[in-house]
Amino acid sequence: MTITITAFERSPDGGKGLARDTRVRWALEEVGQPYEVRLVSFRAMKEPAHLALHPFGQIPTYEDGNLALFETGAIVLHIAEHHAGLLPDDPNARARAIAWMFAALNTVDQPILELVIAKFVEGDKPWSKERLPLVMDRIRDRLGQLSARLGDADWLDGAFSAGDLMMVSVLLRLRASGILDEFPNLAAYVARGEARPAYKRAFEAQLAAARIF
Ligand code: GTB
Repeated sequence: MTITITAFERSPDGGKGLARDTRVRWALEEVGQPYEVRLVSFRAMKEPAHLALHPFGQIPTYEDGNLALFETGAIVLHIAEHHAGLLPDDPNARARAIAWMFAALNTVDQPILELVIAKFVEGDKPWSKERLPLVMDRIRDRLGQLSARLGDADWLDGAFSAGDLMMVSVLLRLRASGILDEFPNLAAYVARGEARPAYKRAFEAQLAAARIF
């Protein structure tokens, strides 16, 4: 059975790899699973056929046989649990890698999404200029903590895992802001993630899809 994921027909980032299908592609590439992609328009995302797969009308989704999943955390965890390469065998190390996935999505992504909202959704509001530095400081605090924990290690907890895949994916969204450069070990960590052959294949695949339109 072929795995099928969905992605934007026209990604608003024009192929910078920031849409969340990239992390699913990356996970599939890391574990060596072939997959197909169904590109969906913004209109189709809100229609019944797609809503049956994704209650919030978003991408990405994941289909494999009679399993349909949404939420990138759940999708990447499913991939990691069913194929070798993204989670350690040792039960405690495995639990810690999963904790890093949750940390990326629940703790680090949260202030980053606030920045996206402050800049792109509320950018024209009169109070936006005052709010932005506060949001940046919240991100800075979180990155400082993450940076302290990473130290001079290559990855967050031993070998590369699904926790790193998710953390790098979340941090990548900050590149344009320049704030990552304030934390050289985090900038290097992200660069290490991007240098992985599996990431490169995932990035190229999403870029090729963006170039169709
Ligand atoms: N929590 C969900 C998950 O992790 O799967 C969030 C999924 C999600 O946010 N999907 C977005 C979506 O479908 C695309 S990835 N949005 C359409 C909608 O809600 O109607 C988020 C995203 C979008 C655009 C950029 N960009 O242009 O840079 C980056 C990331």
